[in-house]
Order: sequence, then C-alpha cells, then structure tokens
Amino acid sequence: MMKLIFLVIASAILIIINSAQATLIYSNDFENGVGSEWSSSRIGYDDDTSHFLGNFGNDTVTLSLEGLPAHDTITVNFDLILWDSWDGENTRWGKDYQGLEADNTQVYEYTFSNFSQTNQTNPDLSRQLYGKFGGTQHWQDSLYENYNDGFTFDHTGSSLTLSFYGRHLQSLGDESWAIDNIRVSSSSPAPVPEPATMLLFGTGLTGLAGSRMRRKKR
Ligand SMILES: [Ca+2]
Ligand SMILES: [Ca+2]
Ligand SMILES: [Ca+2]
Repeated sequence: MMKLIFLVIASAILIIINSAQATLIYSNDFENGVGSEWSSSRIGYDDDTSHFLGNFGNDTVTLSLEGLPAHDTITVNFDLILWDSWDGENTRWGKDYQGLEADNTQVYEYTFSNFSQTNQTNPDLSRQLYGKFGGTQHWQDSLYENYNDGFTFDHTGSSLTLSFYGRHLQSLGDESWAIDNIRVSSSSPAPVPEPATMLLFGTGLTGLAGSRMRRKKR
C-alpha cells in the first residue's frame, strides 16, 4: 500500500511538472512575407542573413498578439541585426539606442556599437556575424543570433503588444536595425499545491489504507 501511495503522489508531481512547459504562441522567419499582426511590412534581404523585418531607424514596429493561452510569463527570442556605424555611448554621434517594450513597459533598452565591444551598454557580446555583410558597405555590421538568449518577463493578459524601436539614431544609411527569427512563448510555473491540500490528499489515502487493513482483519 505504501508503494501505491508513493506511486500516486509521484504521478501527481510528474503531471504538475509537465504542465509547466512553455507554449510557442508565435514565430516568424520572414521568409514568406509578414502578416497584419505587424505594424510594418518592410522586408529586407541579404545573402548572409536571409529575409528579415526591417531595416528601421528611429521607428517603432509593433507585433500585436491576441487570444493568448493562460500564462504568467512571456519569453521573446529573436535575432538582432545592426547595420552600419552604430556609435554606442559616443555622445558626438550618439548615443545609439535600440530597445523593446511589452504593453508599454520597457523590457530592455541598450546602446549598441559596431566599432567597440566596450563603448556600449549592450550586455551580449556573442555576435555570430561581424563584417560588411549588408547595409552600406562602408561600415561593419553585426548579427546577434537569439539576442541575449531572449528576454522573459511577467505577463498575464490574453493580448500582448511587443514594440521594437530605435532612438537617437542618425540617418538610415548611417545606422539601422532589423529583426529575424522571432519566437514568442508563454509559460505558467507549476501550480504549488497548498500544504492543506497535500495533507487531505495524504489522509485520504491513509484512511483508504486503514479501512483496507481493518477489512482484512475481520
Ligand atoms: Ca529570415
Ligand atoms: Ca553612426
Ligand atoms: Ca549614431
């Protein structure tokens, strides 16, 4: 009987753990155009990066999602492409900012540099491509695949608006940005059973075991 109780409790815990998995609610690699969920239909192409959404300068481009499943966190993963002469913290030609808001709340905003790995607040220095692979051929460009390993934030509503933006940038030919391979996932942490529920659950099974034992004795 103790084995049975253990199995029942172990199964219940496993079910709780499984229910905590993330759900992919949106993805787009922009190889087949862009839908009305985006505020911009501007698609660019480069041999080294494939099709991407952009490029943008001091613009805000929004992704609007409706009918989300029940959740309490959202994770956004995407590639970030920075074309040309991003000046980071340089106050003569910048500072050059790129960021993301979710429902008008800031998720991140950093300065970025295509000249220096230090003169910027960008914390992710693991760019997968660096060189004159697009944009204006005069300047170096950067591709960050799965930038910053994504961003996770608290969110519960059934709709979500993500706003990618650039600000304080020079002209589009001088510095611009694009995104690709975006994935939006939602997840709910495992529901933690309250101690009282666990106690009742335990006494219920113990009671069952007790009545079985009493029946056997008769
Ligand atoms: Ca693409
Ligand atoms: Ca510049
Ligand atoms: Ca600049």
